[in-house]
Amino acid sequence: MTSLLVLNGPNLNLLGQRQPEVYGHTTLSQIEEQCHQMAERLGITVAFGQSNHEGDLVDAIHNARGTYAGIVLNAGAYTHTSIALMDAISSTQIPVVELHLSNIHAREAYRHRSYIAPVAVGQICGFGPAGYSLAITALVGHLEDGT
Ligand code: CA2
Repeated sequence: MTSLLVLNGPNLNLLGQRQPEVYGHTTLSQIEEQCHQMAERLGITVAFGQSNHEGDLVDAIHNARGTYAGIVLNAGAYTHTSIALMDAISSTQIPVVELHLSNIHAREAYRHRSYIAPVAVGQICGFGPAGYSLAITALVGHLEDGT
């Protein structure tokens, strides 16, 4: 059975608890539950993780190889800074869908650059928590027929 990793970066553990006016009221645990529901509908499994530490995220990407068919990655602010995450993705060659709750292109200029985008299959942003289900569906479609 296909298994995907949904990986979240720094501060996303605070979702629903701080700044709801920016990131909404849904908690990361609720998003995790939504991911499991979508996975069940698609006949796959997902593992869900979060870390505030760049090296831990690099390790998680390295370790995903051979265990997960692909990764949905919300790298948080590391999206805009981390050549290490970009290198981890390109060196493992694991398919990654880049995900953001907010529309990073409609926000501050420093959020417009993504180091993940050049090594990702595609990017989904601006749809809030629903983006996770969209990203899982898109990644499964990509794995099935390369779309
Ligand atoms: O929109 C997204 O998903 C982001 O990846 C969220 C990151 C931000 O740096 C990216 O530019 C876009 C920030 C996540 C911070 O999450 C918080 C949640 C609650 C309270 C404070 C921060």
